[in-house]
Amino acid sequence: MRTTRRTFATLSGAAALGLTTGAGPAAASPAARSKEYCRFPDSFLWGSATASYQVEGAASEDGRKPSVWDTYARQPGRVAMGHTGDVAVDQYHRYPQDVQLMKSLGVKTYRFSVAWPRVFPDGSGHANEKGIAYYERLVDALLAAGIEPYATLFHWDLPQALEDRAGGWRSRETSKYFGEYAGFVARRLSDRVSHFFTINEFSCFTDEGYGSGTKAPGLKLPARQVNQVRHCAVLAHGLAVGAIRAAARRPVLVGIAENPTLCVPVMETEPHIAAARRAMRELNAPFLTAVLEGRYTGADLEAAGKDAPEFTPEDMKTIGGRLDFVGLNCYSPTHIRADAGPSGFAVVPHPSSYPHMASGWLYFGPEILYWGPRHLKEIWGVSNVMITENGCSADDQLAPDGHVYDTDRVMYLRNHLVQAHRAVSEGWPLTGYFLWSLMDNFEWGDGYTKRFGIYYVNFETQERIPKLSAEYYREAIRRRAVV
Ligand code: GBH
Repeated sequence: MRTTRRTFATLSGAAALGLTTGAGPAAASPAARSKEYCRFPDSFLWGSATASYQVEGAASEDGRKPSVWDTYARQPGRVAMGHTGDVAVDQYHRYPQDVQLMKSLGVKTYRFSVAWPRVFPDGSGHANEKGIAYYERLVDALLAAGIEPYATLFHWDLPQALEDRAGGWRSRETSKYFGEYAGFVARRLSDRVSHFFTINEFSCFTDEGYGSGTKAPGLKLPARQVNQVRHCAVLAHGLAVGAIRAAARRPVLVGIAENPTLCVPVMETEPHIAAARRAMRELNAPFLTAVLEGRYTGADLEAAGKDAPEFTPEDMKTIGGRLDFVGLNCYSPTHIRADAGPSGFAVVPHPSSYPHMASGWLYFGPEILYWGPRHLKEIWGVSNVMITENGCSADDQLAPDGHVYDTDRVMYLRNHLVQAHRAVSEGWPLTGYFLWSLMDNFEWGDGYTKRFGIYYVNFETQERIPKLSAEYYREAIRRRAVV
């Protein structure tokens, strides 16, 4: 058959997109076809994310008391340059403008976190009306702008009072109080918020907070205690899942935002894929696997012996409570190859020349956005996966013309979106993407020295300036496609 311009356009799908057909060479040209490049379904959720201690500031306003991060950041040598979140990017006061920034980007959702020490300054007991009122205002502003609020209940800012009184995450008291706090927030916000995440990234406040000591509260405890901390954390998640559903004023969806080890096969052949699948389940045994299966698996725990945590069968039922969705925070790949040993897999360390972004740990491997959702479906049958964080640091500089040309971040985002699209187009259950982060903010131990935003923040004046990546994201959202 001789392919006319019109049939070619139809074959290429251009007609279905409403592009001009037969009106000129445009319809059949490569340029026109490129408009279809990785087009996402209309229902795909485009969002951005931040966390309370990283953006809010107003650390002692309206009744908020310190979190473990306020304490930790004040200890010499903990945070780069002695930075703290006292002011951060002042979103506590500037949220109306920040919501307008989101609106101009076209994001459909905003994932923020609630600061526990604003709502319960002492961790439990007396609720602080002014604290919860802030989140009501924020949520109302988002809804007025047509942006759906997604609330995370814990992004590491544990009330210092609980660390002092109960030993923080070493104690089941803290898990119990977390459930109560989660129920309280759900009761107050569920008329307007439909999606709740219990906990953000288990390893960062358990292993790093109580094991390596590189995050608050900065302790270096022996393995047995760290294992107990891990257990209290997943138990808190489970208690919160139940508490949120019980307290909600209408049906809400509950999930988690976890950063599992993201296992990528060294090549896409069956033995390596099967190895990566086994590794995904095994290497995430204490957290993701425990939450999705309601039991502890994994060679580590079996080998723990006297260092194993104390728990009851009832705990495990709570920990494994049904979730409506699973959020994955995706930054770096862990490469896996098939291996003849008993586990059937081996982790392949990054060669020293392996490329990373401006943070040394942030190795570049966009396939994580494909393998994350696929593993969740294949291993655990999860039917709704969201990428709850993805983004990178960059050495952003203001150019003489006042712009920030963060082409490295655009490169990072583009390649990850291609892989997200691959997951969606193959039918893996990926429904949304939250870019980390809306704007530069307090990057934990790196203070303000590492920038992850698509808006540049002048930390002196609090001015927000869209980077090239903000323009990029706006265009991608507008076209629902990789640009
Ligand atoms: C996320 O954590 C957080 O949820 C978010 O708050 C944060 O701003 C964002 O990522 C960017 O970092 O330096 O070798 O000790 C990402 C997972 C795990 C990445 C711990 C840094 C420390 C590695 N983080 N990791 S190292």
